[in-house]
Amino acid sequence: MIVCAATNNAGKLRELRRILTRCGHTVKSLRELGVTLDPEETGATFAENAALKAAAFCRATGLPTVADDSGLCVDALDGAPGVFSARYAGEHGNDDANNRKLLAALADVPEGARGAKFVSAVCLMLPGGRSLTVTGECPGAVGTALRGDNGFGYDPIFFVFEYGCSTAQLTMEQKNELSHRGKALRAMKEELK
Ligand code: ITT
Repeated sequence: MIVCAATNNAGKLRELRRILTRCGHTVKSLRELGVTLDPEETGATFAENAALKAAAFCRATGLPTVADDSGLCVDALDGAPGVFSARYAGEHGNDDANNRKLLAALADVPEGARGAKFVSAVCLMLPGGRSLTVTGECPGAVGTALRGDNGFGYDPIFFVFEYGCSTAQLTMEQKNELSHRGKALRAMKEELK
């Protein structure tokens, strides 16, 4: 099926495109569709925000639409930044500022207490109004410095136990295998069967 990948985040788009294409779908980005929209993310949960975004872009494009709402939940911060991950340091989408703020917030937190998880909610919205939302989680820990150049967002400071390195040090294939987004999209594939 032809699906709109409803994200303004270039890193997310690369991952969504790779996974959905592998599943046999034709992915259209917002740029390819000529759609410029920035719906307000007013939901209290990842799932609510994913549904909000999917509905807005589905209406705008008339295509089956996939939206992801995701973020990093840090144990020592009671789950913050959570749904506020993109604007943790103030300016929406300033990855470098977000990473530095998080490292500073955890400066006094010892290695064993730096647990965190990435969470992704993915919503598929169909033009008739039917929708399906699934979630995926990726457990790990926040490091003490930036490592690696791949990925985006919090990847340089998020360490996964499977590889003993940051998700910015993984290839996209490796990251998609274990990531919150990869898990959510695999759950969606199962649900759609
Ligand atoms: P769209 O809403 O347009 O999709 P966005 O970047 O605003 O783009 P979110 O509101 O879902 O998306 O914010 C997600 C935040 O969590 C953002 O700061 C990302 O950098 C971060 N994030 C999500 N998934 C990530 C991943 O796989 N690796 C690193 N950081 C991630």
